[in-house]
Amino acid sequence: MERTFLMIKPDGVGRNLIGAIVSRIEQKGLKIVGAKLMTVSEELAKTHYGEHSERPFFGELVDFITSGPVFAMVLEGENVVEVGRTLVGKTNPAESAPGTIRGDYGMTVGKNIIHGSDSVASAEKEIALWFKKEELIDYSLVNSSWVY
Ligand code: 3AN
Repeated sequence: MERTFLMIKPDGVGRNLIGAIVSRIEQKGLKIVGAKLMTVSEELAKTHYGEHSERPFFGELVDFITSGPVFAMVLEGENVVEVGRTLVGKTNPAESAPGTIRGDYGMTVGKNIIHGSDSVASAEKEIALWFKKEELIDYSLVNSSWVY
């Protein structure tokens, strides 16, 4: 089954949105196989956002993601990378549709509430970067036969 990485950023955690966001994930039918509240080191932030290292906002991005705790999650489900991106919404919350997490809770691209892996390849890389194997749990959801 496909897996993806989602992370509620310091603005989402600081605004008490963990419960609201996790609730959407659960209601959609996605399975949480790993989750933790954690602080982010500068090294982890720079590795995670490595592809943006030449962008003018890179320093701001690293400062922001290390400024407070984040809530990191690994989700499992059919086509979950795409489903996760749909739940998250577009990069700029101003252009994100209502009903998406960024569309409902965010105002600016610099503080856009949540990260979601953008491809199966990035998901694999990000899961390995953020979680140890033993932090991911294999179990069955009681109602999974009603989801698929
Ligand atoms: P996404 O998170 O939607 O995949 P990316 O990968 O293009 O978007 O950008 C990574 C993060 O960089 C975004 N989530 C956002 O926090 C930040 N970012 C992107 N573009 C800008 C920008 N023009 N100014 C400030 N921050 C930006």
